[in-house]
This record gives sequence, structure tokens and C-alpha cells, in this order.
Amino acid sequence: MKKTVRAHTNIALIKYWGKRDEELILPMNSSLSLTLDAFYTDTSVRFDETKTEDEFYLNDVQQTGSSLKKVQVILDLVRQQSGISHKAVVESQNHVPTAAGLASSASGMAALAGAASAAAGLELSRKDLSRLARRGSGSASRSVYGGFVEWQKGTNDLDSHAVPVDDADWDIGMLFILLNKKEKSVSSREGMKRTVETSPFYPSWVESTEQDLIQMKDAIQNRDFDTIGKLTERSALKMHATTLGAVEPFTYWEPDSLVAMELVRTLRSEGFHCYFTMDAGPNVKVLCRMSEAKELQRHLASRFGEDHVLLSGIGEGLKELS
Ligand code: 2P0
Repeated sequence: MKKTVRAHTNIALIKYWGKRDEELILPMNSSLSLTLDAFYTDTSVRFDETKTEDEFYLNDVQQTGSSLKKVQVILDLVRQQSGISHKAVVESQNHVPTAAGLASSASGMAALAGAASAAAGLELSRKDLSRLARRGSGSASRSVYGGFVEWQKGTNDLDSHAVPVDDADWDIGMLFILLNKKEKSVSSREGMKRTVETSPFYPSWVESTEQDLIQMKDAIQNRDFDTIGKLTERSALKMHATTLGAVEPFTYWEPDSLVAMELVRTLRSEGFHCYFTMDAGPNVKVLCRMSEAKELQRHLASRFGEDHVLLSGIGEGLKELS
């Protein structure tokens, strides 16, 4: 049985940064994200008794090495749970613009969890899909749901999963300022590990994020956009601050990242409702009012180029296509 599932990417407003269990991918702190409709992954899986090895094709190119290994983490868990021993054929299409330099592990691992479990005949609940996606990539646990989503850190493998917070079906959008598509020199996996182990700022990150998350959920409930935005910027800046204290220190910022953040501040002082965030790379994302997004996009594009500023609306959760 071949199953195809679509998952959208998500961007964290309260960041996930650091694991307390590397194998189970249990995070140090809970996080909260927004699922977006512009970027997504469609993944098909079938278990095939004629195959002697797992095969993974990404945008029609067969993958080997670490890329295949990450997929096999999910396949092995599904084989364990279903009792199927056959190898699998996995075909993924990433609908992320090639120049984007945006991480696809959130949508990729969530789509894989959905397709592999369905192809094996497992009828997993959303909660268990989120737990399974988490084992591939932490952020993927959140892509199971649409809108605002919280990944609750939980106490163990069973209760560390995402929960929906709000469908975000109100005046919200996100702009992506694409600055660089180069492979990052410190992967997020390595970056968070180094930060947890060596940065003296890390304990303050964990402690203060708990309060940020409570305030963020309140602000979402009240549809208080500006408080959501302020907390978003605060979380991103604090996360990136921890990397500067690591040994060896590192940063994902590039000169243009600072230019972009400053431009967002300027546009805000001119009356736009816009707030930046950044992940494990130099690109800057801008949380904005959808009603102001086109005009903001024009301002940002006049500095960074039209092809470098993309707009997204709110995305839905995991969806079985066939
Ligand atoms: C996030 N990031 O909350 C944070 C903010 C990057 C910065 O989740 O090691 O690919 O596979 O669990 O989920 C990116 O890391 O890491 C990430 P793993 P993941 O979106």
C-alpha cells in the first residue's frame, strides 16, 4: 500500500533550542510555532518485499548517507510498531524554492511520519504522529498541526508532543527574507548541542523561556498581535545570544541579517506591525499583519530584491493526499 502525505513547514516564535535526550529528541524547553502554507513537503511511502535496502528519493534524486539515515530512524520505528519487516521506498518532493536556504526537516519529517505510518496500516492519533515525527526532527513534531502550535517538552517519550493552540485564522502572515542559500557551517543539531554543553548563558535561556511561553499563549488567546511580535523577537534574540557564549563561539547571523532586522525596526517605527525572527541560518522571517504584508513586501524587496522576499499565509496540519 502506497500512501502520500503533505506537511507544511513551521517557524518557531518561541524557539526550541537544546535537547535533554539526543536519541529520543526530548527538548530542554517547550516551544511554540506557526505553521505556514507556502512551503511544504509531499512524501510517499510503500513497504516493498522485493527490495533489499531502503530507498529514499528527494526531488527525484536518490539519497545516501546521513540523509537516508535520518529517514531510516522513522522507518525503523514504524516497522517496530507495525511488525512489518520489509524495506521501504520513500519519495519526497520538497516545495521549498530552491534558492530559499530554508530548513525542510520540519515538513519533511512530519510528512514522512504520516506517510510511513499510514503505509504500514498504523492508524496513529495526531498525538502519536507528533511523537513519531519528533524522533526524526524536533521541530517536525509541531508540523502535525496547523496554526499556532505548542510542542510540550513533557517528561518522557510518551508526553513530549505538540498540541494545537489556535488556528491563527486571523490577520497574520509571514515574510521570508532570503539572504543566503549556502549550507550552514554549524548544523542546528550540532549548534544546540554545543550551546547546551558549553554556553554559560544557556541555563538563563531555559529558565526565561518558560515565562515567555506563558505570556505568548496569553497573547495568542487575546489576539494581541504586538505582544506576540515582541515575544517573538525576544525569544529569537535570546536564542542567538546563547550561541555567542558557546565554546567555540558561533553565530548564524550575517551582515545582511542585521540590515534586515534594522529595516524591520524602522518599518515598525513608521507604523507597520512587523517583528523579526531568525533560526539556525542567516535568513530573517518577519511576522506581520496579512493586511499589511504586500506593502511590507514591497519595502523589503526594494532593499533585498523581489526574488528574495516571499510571503506566506497560515498552513494547515498533516494531510493525507492519497
Ligand atoms: C525551532 N530550530 O524551534 C528551532 C529554532 C532552529 C532554531 O528546530 O536536531 O531540525 O532535528 O531536533 O528541529 C531546527 O532544528 O533539530 C530547529 P533536530 P531541528 O524551529
